[in-house]
Amino acid sequence: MILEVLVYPHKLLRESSKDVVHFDAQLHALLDDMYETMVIKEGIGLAAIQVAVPLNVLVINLVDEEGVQKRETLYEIINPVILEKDGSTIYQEGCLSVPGYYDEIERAEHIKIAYYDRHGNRCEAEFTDLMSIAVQHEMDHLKGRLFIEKLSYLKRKKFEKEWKKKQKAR
Ligand code: Y12
Ligand code: CO
Repeated sequence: MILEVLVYPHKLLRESSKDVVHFDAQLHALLDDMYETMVIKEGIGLAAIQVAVPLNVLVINLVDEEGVQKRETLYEIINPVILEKDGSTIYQEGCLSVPGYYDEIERAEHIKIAYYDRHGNRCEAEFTDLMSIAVQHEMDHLKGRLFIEKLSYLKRKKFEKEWKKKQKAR
């Protein structure tokens, strides 16, 4: 099922999500719907709060070298915790909840996380490059934070002005 993706400044996007307790059929249905929604909207990452579900759940599916998004490379990450982070990298980020706006954001270059898979198995993984950026972007959503909050004061002001203008024109 395709879900509605909340768009900034929806107030739920500021909410902190809660840990998943039951790794049951309802969670599996949410993960499947999030995947379907992310792919149809041409995203590479989605957090549950973006579809109005305040749970610590995110999905990420990068495209390969040929630009193909293969389901075998899908990450389903539940209740993630950062164990280590280091380095620094800058990348032009975008978000399905802030459609049409992209800007350079600085994040850790390498991260190590602990998380659970859909069956409740504890996993650990290390990420660099785009996957590291995507995980950090999606984990921010779980804390109710959007990438635009990392912009400089002036860039944020410019964004807000342009966003309001765009909303009025719709
Ligand atoms: C690097 C940086 C950020 C992330 C987080 C995941 N972000 C996305 O998946 C954003 C996708 C996106 C897709 C859009 O739709 C199309 O391009 C058709 C879009 O819409 C417009 O720009 C109108 C905006 C964002 C992961 C890795
Ligand atoms: Co986002």
